[in-house]
Order: sequence, then structure tokens, then C-alpha cells
Amino acid sequence: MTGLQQNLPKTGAGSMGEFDVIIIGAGFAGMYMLHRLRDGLGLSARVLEAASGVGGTWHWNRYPGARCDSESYYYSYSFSEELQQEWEWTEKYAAQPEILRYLNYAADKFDLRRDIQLGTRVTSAIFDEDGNRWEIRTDGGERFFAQFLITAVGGLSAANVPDIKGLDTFEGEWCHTGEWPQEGVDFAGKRVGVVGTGSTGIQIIPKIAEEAGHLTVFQRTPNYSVPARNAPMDPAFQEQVKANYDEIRQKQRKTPAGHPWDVGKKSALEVSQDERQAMYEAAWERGSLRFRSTFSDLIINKEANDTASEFIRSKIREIVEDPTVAETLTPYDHPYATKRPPIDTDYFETYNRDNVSLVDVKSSPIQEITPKGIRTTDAEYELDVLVFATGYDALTGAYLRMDIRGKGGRSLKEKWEAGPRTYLGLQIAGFPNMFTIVGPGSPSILTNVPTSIEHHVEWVSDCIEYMREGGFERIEANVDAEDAWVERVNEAAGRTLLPMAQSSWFLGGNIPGKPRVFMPYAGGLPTYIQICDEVAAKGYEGFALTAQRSTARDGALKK
Ligand code: NA7
Repeated sequence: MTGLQQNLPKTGAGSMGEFDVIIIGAGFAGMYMLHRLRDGLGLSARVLEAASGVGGTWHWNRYPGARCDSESYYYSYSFSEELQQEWEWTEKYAAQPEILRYLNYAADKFDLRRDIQLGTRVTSAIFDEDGNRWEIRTDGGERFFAQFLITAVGGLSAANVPDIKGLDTFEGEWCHTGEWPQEGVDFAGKRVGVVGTGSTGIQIIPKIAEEAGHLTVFQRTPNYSVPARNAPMDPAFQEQVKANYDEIRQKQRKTPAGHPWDVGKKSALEVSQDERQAMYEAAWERGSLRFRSTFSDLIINKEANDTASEFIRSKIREIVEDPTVAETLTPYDHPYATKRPPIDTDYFETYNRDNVSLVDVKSSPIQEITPKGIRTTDAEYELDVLVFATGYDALTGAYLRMDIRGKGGRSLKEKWEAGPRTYLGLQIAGFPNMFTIVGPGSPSILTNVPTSIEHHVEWVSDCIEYMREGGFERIEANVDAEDAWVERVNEAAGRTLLPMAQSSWFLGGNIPGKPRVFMPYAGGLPTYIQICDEVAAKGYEGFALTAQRSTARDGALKK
């Protein structure tokens, strides 16, 4: 059974629905949120999802080579022992179809579909101050009312199609990786162009090269990448994982990035050149995002980082046969892992193929898209298919594409004009009873995302339970608490090298005109969890809680 075969029908234009909670998005976050609130607290909830199926990111990102960069055994839900025991992963890193199957399986297992309305895009959410509830409208003309609004919209869901002159004149086929056509794209024998060499470009480029007549890669910023070393799942390893899931899951919440491994204890600078080289070689052979954890200080000390950056540069020169191409592929503008570090399967090797060419659009920028292809300042490249692997309006885009209005009718767009502001990445002052799951200010995409999601979902459902038990109707982050959190997010980023990558989507650098603010909390998951625990233990310190009024409608919210 898939989400395409069975879903809750839309209620129709002009219709109204009243719920305790409306959740936007049916990915990892929205589905678990629904399970916690409906099955845990007994609330009435509806999930509104724009896509035609559940799965969020894994519904949309169907491009060839789409695969998770975290290992499958821990990029998964931990909340159900039964689920983690019965699900069998087939590869070390699960490919998109397998993760989508997994999320569909979870949707069925927890009987979530009956409260998920697919094909429904939320267009606006407006807070009604008198009723302390949200009015949510959809593209189908429906209206919903709910005491709580929970955004589970994902940090990387608002596709960034660059505004390049002439795109509408292109006579070939074009698409963005994050909105991949369900029917797929035929590259066989065609002249294909890929714009973008982030994690997505690095995954799709080797796959397209295998099929295309000719592939031209338009690269603006070269990227570091480390081999993934994907392999079929070893049954003995899977068995061992299942026997030790408790320990693995605890470990995930105790490491800065939510991975089940320790960061190296040594500084890259305290070992000899030979020892360092041997450690990098071993990490390169093992592959995975773990390369970043080889030493304790790669993300905080530039000199230490230089050793890792230079090691990867030397690997690029070693792998890529044409020295000019190798040089164009070599990153110098940012330290390794200050942008989200990709991992790959044969990425640099792909440039040794006869049917692949690289165009440096930093030195010769794209001027326009013509009916026939792409014209740079140097040449015109004729293409049959053009793929934008150009990323997302990350962390804020999905919010700002909706018209969200809080107290006094103030829009979120206005509130976030100079960059996003949240308290703990969980609430926004001026927007009562609205919770954000892996929004800006959360460790979110600096961690294994499902781990952060599960933490947030549990924190939010505990908070709602606290409110119901205590007879509170409304919760709102205080401006002071929010200001202090924004400061803390800035300080945490400032203790790392992350802000050095100026074109990174972590700080909005990939979107022209977007405020340059470092958005995720870089202080590490354990510290973040501890802060959130303390806030809750102190009766939700930093939030204003308002007691329930005894109206008939409010009564429906009580157990
Ligand atoms: P990213 O990491 O934002 O990468 C987008 C790529 O597209 C990057 O190389 C950009 O170059 C390039 N880009 C963006 N706009 C343009 C224009 N106008 N012209 C040329 N090149 C452009 O997105 P991904 O989808 O790869 O990855 C996003 C996350 O998904 C990833 O980090 C994982 O967390 C999962 P730039 O570097 O900006 O010069």
C-alpha cells in the first residue's frame, strides 16, 4: 500500500474543519508528530501535505542517485522498538526508494493515513487572538481551525530554481532535483546539463554520466567530497545493530551531530605528519561523513582544518586525470565541512569519462538560457535536458512561501526580514501556539535530522501535555528569551569555522538577497537537549503560558 493509493480525501473548497492540532507536512516529522499527539495524547489532529504521498524530502527527491548520506540503520525512527526490529535495510546508505518505502510502511503501521490529507498545500495561517487558535487555509479553498499549528515542513523543501534569463525559452526539458518528475527523466543518449555541485549534484552527476550521450556540468563553486563506500547491508551487522539499538540510540543523542560515533579525541595538530596522513587515509578508505570526525578540531581550528582540506585536494588531483579539470574541481574558497560535506560514489572519477565535461561558471558566468541550451560569457552549450541541482531556499523558504500571521496580524515575512528569529528553534515570539520542527535555530540540519526531529516532536508533545494538564490555553515565546537564543545561536556558530563558507545555505549565502544569518544551532545536540530539558523542567521558562478560559470550545480540548 502506498500513499498514492490511499489517502484522506480533501474536504472541498469552502469547507471547514476544526481540530486540536494542524500539522503541516507528512515527512519524518509530521508523521511522528501525528502519532504522538493523536495516539499519545488523544488529540484530534490533521496533517496537511502538498505532495501526493507521504515522505517529505523522500517523496520529492526521486532523482537518480538520491540516497541518504547517513547510514540507514540510524537514519530512521527510534521511537518504536517494534519498527526498528522488524524493518530490514538492504544497503549501508538507503537509496530514496527504500526510505520512501520505509516511511510508507510506518504510515501504515501506525495507521496514520486516515488523518493525513495529501495534495493540500497550506497557503496561509492566521492567529486569532480572541479565540487563541489558528485559521489555516489551503490551495483547495479549505479552512481549518486549530488551537495548535505545528510546522513540519522540512529545512530543505523549498526548491531554488535560479532566476536565469531565458529559462522560459528553453526548448528542451528541464527540472529541479527537489521536484523530480514522478515518471522519471530519460537521459539516454541525450545532451544533458547539470547546474550545481552540492551534495545533490555530486550524487546525480555520476548517474547521469552513465546514461547520457554527453553530460556538461556547470560548476560555480568546487566542493570537497569523500567516498561514501556504499555496500549491501551485511546481515550480521544488521543483527548486531538490532541487538544493540538501545545503546546506539542513546549514543546518537549524546554526540554533537546525532551520529552513533565519537568525534576523534586528538587534535589534527598534535600528531606527526605521518600519523595524520595515515589517519586520513584510513578515514578515506572507510568513507562516510565520519571523515569529518577524524580529529577533534577540524570544525573549530582553521590550521587543523587545513590539513583535512589539503588531504582531500590531493585526492582530487590523484583521481582526476586531466590536471586542468582537477584544478577546476579543487575547492579553495572555504574550509572542508564548513558547507554540508557531501559523500559520493565515483564523483571525481566521473570527470575521467569521455562523455563528461566541466564548465567553470565562476570564471565564465551563465549569461542566459537560450532555446538551445546555456550561454556563458565564453560559449553556448547545446542541451536536450537541463537539470538544476541548485539546492533550496533552506530553513526559512518553506515558511515564507506561506502567509503566516501572528499577533496583531504581523506577518512572519516581516518578522524575519533581517533573518529568522526563534526561541530554541521551537517557537517564534508573536506567533503563539505555533511550534516549528527543525526550524531555524534548531540543530536540525547540522545533525542526523531524524534524531533532532524525534527530540523536537517529543518536546512539543510533552509541552502540549503539560498545558492540558495545567489548564493552559496558550503558549508564546518571550521576546527576551528569543533574543537571547538568537544570540546563543550566533555565538555557537562563531565558535566554529562554519560561517567562513560564505556561499553556504547554512547562512542563506546561496539565495540572492537573503539575509546573511547563520541559521542552525551549532552548539551540538547534547547541549541543545540539555537546554530544552531545563526549560521544560522550569515550567517552560522563557515562554508565557496563559490559563484556559472556560468556553464550550476550549472544553473540547480537555481530556
Ligand atoms: P546546495 O548544497 O545548496 O548546492 C547547490 C549547488 O548549486 C551549489 O553548487 C551552488 O553553487 C549551485 N548553484 C546555485 N545557484 C546557482 C546558479 N544560479 N548558478 C550556478 N550554480 C548555482 O544544494 P544541494 O541540493 O546539493 O544540497 C542541499 C542539501 O540537501 C545537502 O546539503 C544535504 O543536506 C541534503 P554555490 O556553491 O552556491 O556557488
